[in-house]
Amino acid sequence: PPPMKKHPITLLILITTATLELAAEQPNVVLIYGDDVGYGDVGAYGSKMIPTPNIDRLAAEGLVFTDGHCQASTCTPSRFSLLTGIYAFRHGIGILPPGAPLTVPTDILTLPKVFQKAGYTTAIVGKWHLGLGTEQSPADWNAEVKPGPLEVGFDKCFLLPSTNDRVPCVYLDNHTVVNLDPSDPLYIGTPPENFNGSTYPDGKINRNAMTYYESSKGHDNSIINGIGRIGYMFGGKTALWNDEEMADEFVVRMREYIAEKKDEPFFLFFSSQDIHVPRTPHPRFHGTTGLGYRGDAMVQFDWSTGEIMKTLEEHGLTENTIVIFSSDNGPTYDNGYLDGSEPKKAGLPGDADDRGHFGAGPYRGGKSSIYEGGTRVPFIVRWPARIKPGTSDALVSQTDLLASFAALLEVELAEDEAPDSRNILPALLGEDKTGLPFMIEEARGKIALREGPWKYIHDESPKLAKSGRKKKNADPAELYNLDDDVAETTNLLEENPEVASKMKDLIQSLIDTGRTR
Ligand code: NG6
Ligand code: CA
Repeated sequence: PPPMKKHPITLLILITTATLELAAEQPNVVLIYGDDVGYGDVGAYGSKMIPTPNIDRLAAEGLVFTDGHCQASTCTPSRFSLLTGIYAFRHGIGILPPGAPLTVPTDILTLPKVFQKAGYTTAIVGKWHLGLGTEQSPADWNAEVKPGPLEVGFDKCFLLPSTNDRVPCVYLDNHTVVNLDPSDPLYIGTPPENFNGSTYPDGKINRNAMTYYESSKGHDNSIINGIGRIGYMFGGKTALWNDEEMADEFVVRMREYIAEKKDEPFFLFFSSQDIHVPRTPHPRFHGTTGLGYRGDAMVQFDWSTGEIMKTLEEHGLTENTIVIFSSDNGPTYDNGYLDGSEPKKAGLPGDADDRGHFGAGPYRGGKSSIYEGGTRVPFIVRWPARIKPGTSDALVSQTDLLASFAALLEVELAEDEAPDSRNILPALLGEDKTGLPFMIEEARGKIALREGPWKYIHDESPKLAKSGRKKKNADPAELYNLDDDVAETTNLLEENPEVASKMKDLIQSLIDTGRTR
């Protein structure tokens, strides 16, 4: 966008007031993002079996949203929308395989770029899973790995490049693999000819090498640290991460970053691997719940959250830092690893599993699902300087953080920037109790619309809806009234064809116009 023309005197006044009000106008922002953490996995949201005192304290001191959402019920699409303010389906974004290229275009506005424009320094510590390198020039793990976070708005990154169940099992510090020995170069997929570096057992041939715990369902390629992964890895032995120390590693990096940047406004995206599989909580957390490694990993994530709050406190930053706590999609239990987390019988929507835990709270479905359990996640905003503690039923989405922070920081959005991100700042501050008038939810080829009490699940994938083609054997459309039926048990489509048809039209127009804002 062209720079705003300002009268020199106005500019002078702006600069003077900006300096005076710096502390109030440029709060630090820390986004604490869980992986596969469900609505019901946090004490403040009703979890009885997983102690989460640090997150609960955040909740007691902040605003707890009961209807807060990630964009989609899987990781990559949710993160894509969070960072770009664009619905993932518009770019055909799904869960990325190991070695996938960067999905976020380098030439568009992103959430971290909004902060940069407002004079912030920005960083991501933790899981990325938005791809690295390009189609033409895939990531070369033995050279500078780019483009990635640094090319889309982060000044600094310390990354788990993909997911903890995917290769490569190494950290990236800015553009460089940490602790890589050049004499044992790192490759994923297939090694070059005459490769003679380190090799790892192949789970398809050597299941006995799964010494940490057994896995199936695709988690049986390279076995690293006794754990089967998705994808094959060769070389890079000295660079391998330690799964049980991953949370500690990210906390160390978080501490370093905050200590270094405490005197300038910063945006820190703390993107935890917890509680995604393979769940490998540090042994000091073993048995802290009766729910296996899944529950124990959640206790570990609560510990990380507490360390972040402690670090802010140590530097006197708690008052004027906005801390947001949320997750990238709803809960899943087993997901391919025999880690003792799967209940013997999963409950009906809104039921506890046989151990008494409600991973999705009262909601139906979870990870990958189009029902509320897929995207309705913990969503807490704490900002003592501006936000009164309490609970809000306002409908809010992570996709709207971009436009909301742009509004807070007075960064102007051009017409074509972040087209699906809406300014919901009043709701985030607790001043507006309603939030979004309508909201799109996404799940693996499915799309739904929330509007007032209604939820409509479209019978066509957004891709097909766009092309005008019809899918054979598509699931029938569904309509629920969430005011009366939070668990989405009774399809009211036949009784309310006019509601359904209006909502279907709104979805189609959102697809056709390419924008929400
Ligand atoms: C799936 C994996 C699952 C998880 C998911 C991505 C199998 C059978 N399952 O394909 O384990 O990695 O992808 O999770 O391979 S997410 O939170 O990053 O979306
Ligand atoms: Ca996830």
